[in-house]
Amino acid sequence: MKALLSSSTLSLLNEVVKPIGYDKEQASNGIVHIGIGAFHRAHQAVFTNDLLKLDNHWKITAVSLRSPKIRNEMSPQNSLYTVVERSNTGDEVSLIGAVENVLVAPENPQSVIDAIANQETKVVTLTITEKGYCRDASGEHIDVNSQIVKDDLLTPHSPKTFAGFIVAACNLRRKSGDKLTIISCDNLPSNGRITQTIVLEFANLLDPELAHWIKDNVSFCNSMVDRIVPATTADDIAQVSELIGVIDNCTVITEPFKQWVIEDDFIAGRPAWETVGAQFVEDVVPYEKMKLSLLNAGHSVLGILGALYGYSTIDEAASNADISSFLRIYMDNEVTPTLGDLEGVNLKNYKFSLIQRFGNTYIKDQIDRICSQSSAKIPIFILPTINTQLETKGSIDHAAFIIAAFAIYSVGVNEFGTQLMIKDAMENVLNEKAIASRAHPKAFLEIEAIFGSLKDNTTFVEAYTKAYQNIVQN
Ligand code: CS2
Repeated sequence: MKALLSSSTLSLLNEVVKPIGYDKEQASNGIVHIGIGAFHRAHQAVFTNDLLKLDNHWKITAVSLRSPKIRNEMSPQNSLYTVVERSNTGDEVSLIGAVENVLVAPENPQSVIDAIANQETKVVTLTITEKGYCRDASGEHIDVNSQIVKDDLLTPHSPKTFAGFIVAACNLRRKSGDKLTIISCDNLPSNGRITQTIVLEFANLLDPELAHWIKDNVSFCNSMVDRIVPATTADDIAQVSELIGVIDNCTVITEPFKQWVIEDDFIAGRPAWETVGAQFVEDVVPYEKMKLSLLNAGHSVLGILGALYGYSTIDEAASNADISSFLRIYMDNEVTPTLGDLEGVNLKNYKFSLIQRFGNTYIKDQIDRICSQSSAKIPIFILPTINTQLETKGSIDHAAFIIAAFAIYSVGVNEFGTQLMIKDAMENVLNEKAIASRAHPKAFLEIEAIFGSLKDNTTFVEAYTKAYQNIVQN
């Protein structure tokens, strides 16, 4: 039986593992990260791990807003874990020590407030998913009618939402006068602006003066993050443990590629992440738009069509000639015209690299992961393309086909009779409308929370209905 990875079993690690490269004990904390999942561990924590070798003031206090699972796995390992970059050139394994500890918010909300309020914290990063922002139907404002927001307004000292924690901590920071920067790392357009709006609106409902202080003393940065990180499976853990010589229950498998573009607006000083490959720019919005409408939308296309074809991983879907040529045409003819000029980016190369990344057969990214929460993803990844194309009278045939495929997918079973795993906050309404669409395809477009007023656009409805019928007839 192998030993568990921890600070006392480092000598048992095989040579294949790149060491952390700094003295973790000597390093101090400078960042609080809210939402510690696999993505954070393979992305921001890796950039920060590389930075800690040069500047040891930026260890991360991680927060789980809900489940204790990751803390329970990380804590016995002294928060050490490996990241495995997997490609045709083999596995590159690095030990990551950037995370100091994991706090579980529901167990001890005050510990989270204190960590954010701590003077040494200069930056808070967020990966709380598209749903975690507590937005209303407009997508731009706080949903004051949601129970969790109402609860936080009633008990601001033991919050549950990210905004509740930030505002409670800012209340303490206001006394000490310590400024703070918050970076959203979720797949939302203008994610920093949205975060700022939600936090200020929440603060304003509690204490307008505090909202005022936050406005002047907390900066919110847009950021575009990119790295494909599948969910770690039990097989991955067994395989990695074999490779590294000790058991690592927190290992994360990922692709070699990683990108982080951050708006340079840090009111309290910042980590020099540019020294380890991040880009600081004045305006992140064009990068976000490109990534959301090409990479993330590309993922949704491969996921939804792949599920209908009976595949279970993204690389399988990408290797299907019909699906991949469909995706290329969608990217070239329908997305590219909506992107305008992206200074410094070669779009042709970007699209080419996406096709390569999607096809990486060493990364078994689960179609179930990609299709989960599609009701929150489609409005961000696909609808902006449709709306712009409709405005400019560009082609929308492929986009309409994707929505039709999503309607058929949402029935929950593919043509081979295989059950599809629909993991979605709107699962019931998706399923109900998907079934109604068999008789009247347009029924699916009636889900206003996803499609807005698209059902009233005759050009779109025509293309969608045609695509729907094409799919069911073939
Ligand atoms: C995926 C993303 O969740 C999804 O649908 O498209 O998780 C994607 O893998 C990352 O954004 C890649 O940077």
